[in-house]
Amino acid sequence: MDEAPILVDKREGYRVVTLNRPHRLNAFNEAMHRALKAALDEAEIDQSCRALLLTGAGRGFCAGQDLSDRVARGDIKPDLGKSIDTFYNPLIRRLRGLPFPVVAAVNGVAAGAGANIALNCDIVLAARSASFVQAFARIGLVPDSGGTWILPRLVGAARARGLALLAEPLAAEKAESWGLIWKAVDDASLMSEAEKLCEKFAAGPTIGLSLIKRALDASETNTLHAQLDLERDLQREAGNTPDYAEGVRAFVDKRAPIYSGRGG
Ligand code: T3D
Repeated sequence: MDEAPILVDKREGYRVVTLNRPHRLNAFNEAMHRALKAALDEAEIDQSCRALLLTGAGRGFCAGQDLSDRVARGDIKPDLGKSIDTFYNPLIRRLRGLPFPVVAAVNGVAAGAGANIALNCDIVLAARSASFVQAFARIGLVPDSGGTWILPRLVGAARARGLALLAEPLAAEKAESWGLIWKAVDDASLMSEAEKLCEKFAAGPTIGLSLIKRALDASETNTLHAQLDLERDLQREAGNTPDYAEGVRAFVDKRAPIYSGRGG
């Protein structure tokens, strides 16, 4: 019997979601897409879940689409637009819209959609041995899963073009120095560093953190004036949360705050 394509480990305040098709470097087939969607649905519904850690099993993070499902059979051509509409685009929108931070722990190569799925997480940690490959051009495709949108924003136009057109691997340390990811860490400490971040987020003011995600996403298209108005509205919302009241009280009392999170 096949192993589950997605593993979920429930921790105190967060979940570890592992892409689990290591023999294919965790490339996506439909079963893995559906299982990941179910895992994200469950995490979102669970009010005690205040962060998510996404990683890969084995030596890779994710090699994008499973290409063995894309070998042409006679005249029948796969409709890649349909695949993107059904699976990849909803996944990217979902990751960005989750009401808590998502930490990617990139344990090995992240290629094709696998790279862009990682880059659409809120914080990207990568093992020093990991690399990011916009592999699409190697097989005649266009970077998807938000790649053409996020790359120029993270690394600038020249580097985005180089990454997309040359499709060469970018090592984790260079990815950090280019501003593509948050941090490259020693392979042996990747998971403990990612877990530490999730523990911090799980004890954080979750509604406030989700409003920060919303504000930063909106800033990508807003004018300064529109963004100022949005900050006012989101700050009003944040200022009405019990966690804001607790944060201020704790500051004045000179103690650590105890945040109640999503329900609070
Ligand atoms: O189709 C749609 O729905 C549209 C959406 C597309 C989104 C996309 O992601 S398109 C891009 C797809 N991905 C790629 O083009 C990457 C393909 N993989 C690679 O280029 C290389 O495997 C890597 C650079 C990622 C890693 O290279 P390396 O040398 O470390 O490993 P390897 O030997 O190539 O791969 C190890 C095994 O994983 C190997 O299987 P084997 O020979 O041991 O049985 C290899 O075939 C398999 N594998 C790796 N990537 C994929 C894959 N199998 C299926 N699909 C893959 N994407």
